[in-house]
Amino acid sequence: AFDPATKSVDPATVEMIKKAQAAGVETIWDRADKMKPCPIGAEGACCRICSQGPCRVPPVKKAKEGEEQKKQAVGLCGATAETIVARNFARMVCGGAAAHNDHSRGVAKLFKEVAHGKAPGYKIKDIRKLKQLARDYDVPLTEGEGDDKKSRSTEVIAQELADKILVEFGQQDGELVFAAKRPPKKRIELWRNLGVMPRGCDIEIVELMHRTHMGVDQEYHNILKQCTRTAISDGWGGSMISTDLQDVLFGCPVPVSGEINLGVLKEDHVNIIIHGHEPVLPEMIYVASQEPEIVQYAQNKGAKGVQLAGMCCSANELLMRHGIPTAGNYLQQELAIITGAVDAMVVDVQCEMQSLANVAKCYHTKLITTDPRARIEGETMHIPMDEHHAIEIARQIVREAIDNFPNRRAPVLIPDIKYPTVVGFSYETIQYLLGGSIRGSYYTLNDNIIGGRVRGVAGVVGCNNCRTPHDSAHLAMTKELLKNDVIVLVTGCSAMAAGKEGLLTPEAAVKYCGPGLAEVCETVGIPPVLHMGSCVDNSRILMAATACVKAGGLGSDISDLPAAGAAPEWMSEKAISIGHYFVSSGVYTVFGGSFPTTGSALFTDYLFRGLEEELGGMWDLELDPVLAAKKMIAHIDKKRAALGIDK
Ligand code: NFS
Ligand code: SF4
Repeated sequence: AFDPATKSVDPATVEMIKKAQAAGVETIWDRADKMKPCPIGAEGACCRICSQGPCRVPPVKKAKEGEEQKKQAVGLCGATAETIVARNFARMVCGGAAAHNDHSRGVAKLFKEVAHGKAPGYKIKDIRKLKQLARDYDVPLTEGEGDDKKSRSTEVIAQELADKILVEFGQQDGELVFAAKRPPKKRIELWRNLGVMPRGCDIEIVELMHRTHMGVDQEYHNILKQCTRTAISDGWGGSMISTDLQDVLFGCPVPVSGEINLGVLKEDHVNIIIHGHEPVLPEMIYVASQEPEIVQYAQNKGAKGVQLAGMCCSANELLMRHGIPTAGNYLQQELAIITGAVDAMVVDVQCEMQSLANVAKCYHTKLITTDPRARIEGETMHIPMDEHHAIEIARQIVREAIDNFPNRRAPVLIPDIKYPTVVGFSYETIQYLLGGSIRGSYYTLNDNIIGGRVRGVAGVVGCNNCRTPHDSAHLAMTKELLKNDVIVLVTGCSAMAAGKEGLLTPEAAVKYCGPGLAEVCETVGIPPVLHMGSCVDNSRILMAATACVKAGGLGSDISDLPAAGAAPEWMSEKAISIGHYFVSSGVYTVFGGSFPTTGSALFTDYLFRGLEEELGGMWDLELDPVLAAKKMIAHIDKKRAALGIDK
C-alpha cells in the first residue's frame, strides 16, 4: 500500500484516502500503483489507426561514438513518427473539441425551446447579454422604420438568435460568428491568411477525423493546421456559445461567496452531489431542492434539510451563479462517496470515473445518470433529462436522494475541512471592477500592467491527474506567479485547488502576492486569483485577453500581451483542445506532467518553437511547476520588453 500523504496536498483528500484504505475500498490511486503507463503510448509513438498495427515507432537514441546509428522506425504503411504523433495529437483535439461543441449544442437546443416557451421552469435571465449576442449575430433589436420603429420582444429576438446559432453547428462554409468578430482584428486577419478560420462547429472535427484516418494527411504541418482550425472552433465557437447562452439562461456570474472542500457535506442533511459539466439539469435540481414540500419531505425522513454540493465543472457552474458549495475537484469524486454521507451522486457527462459505480456499491449512495449519452455500467438508476419536464425530473432525483437518507451505514466520516471563497469573476465582472470610465474597457487593469504594479496575467486551468500529487502543481505554480505580481485567472479543477488553499479570498492578497499586486487587489477588494468558471468558461479568459488588447497600450493582438497560460495537472482530451486554442490565439501555454507528442522531436519542436512565428503562441512542457511559473514570467517579461513597459 502507498502512503496517502504522497498523493495529495489537500488534507481532506488524504483523510479520505486513509478511510478508503482502512475500509478496503479501491480508488484511482490503488489502480495507478498497479498500472504503469506504456512508455511508447505516453509519447504518442504508437499508431493503432489500422489493423496492420499497432505500429510502434519510439524515438531512437543518438549513437555513441563508434556505435552504429539505429534507424528510426516507421509504421508498416511508412508513416513516420511525425505523422503518427501528429495524428494522435489531432485526435485528442478532436475528442476535446467534440466534448465542448456537443455540450454547446445541447445548451443551444435548450435555448431555442426556452425562446419558444416550450421548456417550463427555464427563462431568459440576462437580457443585456441576449442583446449583445443579437448584435453579434445581426439579429435586429427593433423593427419598423421612423415613427413605426419599435423594440422587438425578447422572445422574437431569442427565437431568431437560436436559429442562427444552431445553424453554426452544421454550417459548411463561411466563418463562425464569434471567431470572425470577437478577437482583435489582427488575430482575425492572421487566421484568415493562414486558412484556419473555422467554418462550423462540427465540420472541423469531422474533417480532422477524416484526415487522420489511415493513409490520408501525412504531412505534420498540414495536420496541425487543421488541429488549429478545430481548436478555434472550440474556444471561439462551441465553448464560447456555451458560456454565453448559459449566462443568458441562468445569469451572468457576479461576485458571490461560497465554500469548498468535502467539509461542505452535512451529516444531518440529505447530501446530493451534482457531478459533471452541463448546468441545464442542475439549475432545476437547485430550484427543486429549495421547494418547501421537498424540504418537508426530507424532514419527514429524519434529515434537517437538503444539501447540494458540486463536483467538477458542474460545481463551478452552481458556485458561480448560486453560491452552492463545492465538494471537490476531479480526483475527489470517489472520496466524496467514501465519506458515507452522500445519498445521491447525480452525473451527466464528462470526467466521471466508471469506478463510481463500484464505490457507490460499497456504501449506500445512489449513482444516478441523467444523460442518455452517458450511461455507467452498474449505475443505480438512469433518470434521463428532458427539458420539457425538467423540474419534475429534478424533483424525482431529489426525492430519490431523500428516500435514501435512512439507508446510511456507519461509519460516516466527513472531513472537517472547508474554505471560504469569493467567485463569480466573469469577463463582465472583471470589466466592472478593473475597467475604467471608458465603456467596454479594461483600462484600469492595463494601466496597472503598464505601470508595473501588475507584471502580467496568467491563466492556470485544467484538471487533476493521479500521476501528479493532487493539487500540488496548481498551488506551487499559482503561488510563484502571485509572488511575482502576476494576477492569476483560474477555471475548472484548478480553480477548486486554489479555493481549497484559501487563494480565492481577498485576504490571500497580502499573504501571497508581491507588493504591487497586493496593493491593486486590496484597493479593488478582490482575491489575487480570480475564479472565472468551468472549463467551457475558458472562453471568458479569451474575452478578457481581447478586452485588454482593445483597452489600449498593450499592443494590437493577444500575442502582444504580457500573459501566459498553463495546465500543470492536465489529463483530459479537452485540456489539449483548450491548450491548442490558447496557443492558436497567441498565448504561450505550458503543460505539466507529460506531453503526448514527445515521441517525435521534430513535431514537438514545431509545437514548442515553430508555432511562435506562425501564431504568436506556442506550447511547452515543464514538469516542475515552479520552473514552469518562472518560464511563464520570462515570457511575460519578454512581452513587456517588446511593449517598452519594461522596468
Ligand atoms: Ni476541465 Fe471540468 Fe476537471 Fe479537467 Fe474534467 S472537470 S471540463 S476536464 S478534470 S478541469
Ligand atoms: Fe501502422 Fe500505418 Fe496502420 Fe498506423 S496506419 S497502424 S502506422 S500501418
